[in-house]
Amino acid sequence: MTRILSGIQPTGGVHLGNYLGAVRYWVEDQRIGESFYCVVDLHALTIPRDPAELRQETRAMATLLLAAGLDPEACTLFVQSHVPQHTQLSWLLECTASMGELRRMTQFKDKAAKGGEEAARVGLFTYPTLMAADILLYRATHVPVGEDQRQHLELTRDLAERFNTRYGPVFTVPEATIPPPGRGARIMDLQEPTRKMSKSAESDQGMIGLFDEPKVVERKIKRAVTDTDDGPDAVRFDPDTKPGVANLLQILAAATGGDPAEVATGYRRYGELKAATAEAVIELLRPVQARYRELEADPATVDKILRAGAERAEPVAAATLARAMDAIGLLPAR
Ligand code: AQP
Repeated sequence: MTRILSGIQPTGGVHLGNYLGAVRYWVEDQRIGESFYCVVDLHALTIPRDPAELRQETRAMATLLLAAGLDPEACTLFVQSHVPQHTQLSWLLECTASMGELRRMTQFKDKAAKGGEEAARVGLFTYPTLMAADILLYRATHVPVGEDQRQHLELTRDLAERFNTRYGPVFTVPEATIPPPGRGARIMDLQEPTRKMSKSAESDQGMIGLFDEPKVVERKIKRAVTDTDDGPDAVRFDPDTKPGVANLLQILAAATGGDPAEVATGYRRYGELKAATAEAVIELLRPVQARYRELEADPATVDKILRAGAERAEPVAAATLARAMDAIGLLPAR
């Protein structure tokens, strides 16, 4: 049976890349088999966070996922820290992974480089084992993520296989479901289209926030970096030589459900392409923003959904953890 698991960090900076690369696929696929989606608040602790803000943003992220279309009747939506087995399994996986393989994780290298490795939190280093625990606890068969998470998924598969070989068949080895290139797998920064759109970018001018007002979306897309070749057939989908234009085409195609190379044939000048992209993004975000405003007014309902989600998730997680603890040789408590 197909079982899906994916997670997203609670941050007010959720952007179009998160939405087009991950969340909209969660919504589309939530009725395939069994699906679990979690707000990964423990992962958010790998960098400095204000406690009150983290609490508020965790609920806000859950609200946003509901606004985007997750249906608590169809899927299990919960907060990572509400299910204690995540950190427990993470330890067993830390004792399965090696320093060398964690050190090779490019996300750690990039993020640690910003403040210096000495000052980086240990949790930033062990983040991939916690992510592996998130996935393996639910014996997920499929993990829908953006391209940037491919390496972490490969590590998860390696850890699952290693554990199974050493101690017996406990874990399901999951597959990453990454959108095909050009279909939202890697939405790029509008100002620096060779870097992925990211909430930790220095300037927010290259990032479209899910709560950006129409005017802001319009302005950011209008100012998106393209290139100087604005001739008659300049609108082409060519990520290598025209990364800025390809990114706009990818966004427009993802927002309207088309193919970027085909979408390109409908436009001649960059101005037309930018206007159409802005309009498509505004229309894409409009219903999500409206629904968010409704749900935001009723936090008790969101909390109730999250409680019910954790109650559904915990027995699944507990069963896998118990098997893993037994297999590795821990003496049962009773
Ligand atoms: N630019 C992107 N294009 C497509 N998908 C993306 N994702 C992130 N950026 C892009 C996918 O969004 C999901 C949730 O991501 P996360 O909350 O775990 O954050 P992240 O992967 O660390 O990326 P962010 O949001 O840009 O944060 P920072 O600044 O910390 O790197 C994941 O499935 C991810 O692949």
